[in-house]
Amino acid sequence: MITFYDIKVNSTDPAFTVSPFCWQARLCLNYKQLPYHTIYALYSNVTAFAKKHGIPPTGVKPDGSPSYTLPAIHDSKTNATVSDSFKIARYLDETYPDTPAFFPIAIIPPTVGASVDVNLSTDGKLDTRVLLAAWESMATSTVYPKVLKLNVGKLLARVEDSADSFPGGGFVESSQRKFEMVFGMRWDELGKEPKLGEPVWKEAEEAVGIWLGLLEKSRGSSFRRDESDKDEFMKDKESLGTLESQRGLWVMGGQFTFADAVVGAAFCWIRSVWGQDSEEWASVKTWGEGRWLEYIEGVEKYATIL
Ligand SMILES: N[C@@H](CCC(=O)N[C@@H](CS)C(=O)NCC(=O)O)C(=O)O
Repeated sequence: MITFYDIKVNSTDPAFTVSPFCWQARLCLNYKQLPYHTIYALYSNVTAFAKKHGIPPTGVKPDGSPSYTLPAIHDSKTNATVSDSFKIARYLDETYPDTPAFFPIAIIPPTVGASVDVNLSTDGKLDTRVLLAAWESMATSTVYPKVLKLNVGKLLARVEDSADSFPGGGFVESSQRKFEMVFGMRWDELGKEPKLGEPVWKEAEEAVGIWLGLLEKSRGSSFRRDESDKDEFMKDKESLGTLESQRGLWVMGGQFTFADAVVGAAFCWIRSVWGQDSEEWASVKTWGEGRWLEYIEGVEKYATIL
């Protein structure tokens, strides 16, 4: 049985699990349909929690000491404890080879290789790990910060709301300095919940829209992103059919890969923070003129919190 270590900042709402990296790992576990159970650490207590559970550090702090983050998993089958969402996904591929791979390796026979003019390694393998690592790196540097900026006010409002039901959580104490440094804003400004229509919503939609643009590169070439082409876009959309029938639902076509854990996690993060039944989440589902909807619904199938 796998134990999944996630972070919690509010003990009363089981859906309020707000680390995008933990969401990546959860989507991976759910997609592979591996049995697991979840243990939550408090955000304020990740380091002590990691040490207690033998979770390896994921980096080094500026002062040279190890830094501990979640998600992590422990697998009783191998007795391995793995931290970092990318490494977790790799571990799951390697340990459970009969489940769908997050880092597909295409083996191309030399004859096919010759005809499509790809420069194959000697064993004929096309390895996707480096490109998927680049995909994650782009997400963490470009897209996630905009989603964090959107989420942070609501997150803080909900954490503060729940202070009574969450004694000793220490979220505010532990994160105030860190958050103020990251955003260059004072805590009281950070905690303002953005209303729909405020610029952070558009900025997050545009950041996530970078992925949509990439996804649509392998769709019919007539898909347009320009507002003025809306009518034509709708016509094209109808004639081309669903995303699923066009190219497969996922970033790499028919198979959910680590790229989809990264994209899906951004949506699950917003949904957890704002609430499944909120008008804000309903509005996110209309992002990209509705072109995200099918994808989001696909991701939601793997977003169950166990
Ligand atoms: N590269 C790591 C990043 C994980 C990460 O940054 N996790 C944050 C939560 S979103 C964390 O555990 N922070 C603990 C802390 O700052 O004390 C991964 O992909 O798992």
